[in-house]
Amino acid sequence: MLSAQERTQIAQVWDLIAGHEAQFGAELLLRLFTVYPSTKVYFPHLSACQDATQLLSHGQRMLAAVGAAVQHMDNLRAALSPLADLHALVLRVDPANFPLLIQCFHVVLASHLQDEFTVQMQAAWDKFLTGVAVVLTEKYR
Ligand code: HNI
Repeated sequence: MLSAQERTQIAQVWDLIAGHEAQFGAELLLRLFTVYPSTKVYFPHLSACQDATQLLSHGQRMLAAVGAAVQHMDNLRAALSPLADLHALVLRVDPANFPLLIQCFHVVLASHLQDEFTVQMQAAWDKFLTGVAVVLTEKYR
């Protein structure tokens, strides 16, 4: 459960990302592939050639979903249900990959926002992204 203060901090950070979803998402994916090469198995089409257009396109889609989750912080399960089906039942992404993505998310945020990214903001985003990951992986069987 997110506190009122955590919600505010999540929304504040999202306001800084909004409008830059594709760039943020592409950087996030590149960082993920570089730091955790095992994650590339899920994206052979993206990681082999590191085609910037495709990275930007997938980055845009992924970050748009994060933005939608920010708008539905109180109802993540319903808002992300189709994506949960996709990741768990179709893509069968191993849930162990989600903490790796979250780790990279923090690093990309911190590297861009620098001092604007406070300890409290990071803690709030960690809680929020963990909630997103729980929903995206809970249908896995
Ligand atoms: Ni994820 C497709 C959102 C974590 C592997 N992913 C998507 C799409 C969205 C999305 C949106 C596009 C759906 C569509 O086109 O209908 N993914 C998210 C979010 C998170 C996440 C919000 C976590 C915060 N995905 C992960 C992780 C992995 C992952 C951790 C694996 C390491 N996702 C994929 C793959 C696809 C995908 C693979 C399909 C890619 C493609 O090109 O179709």
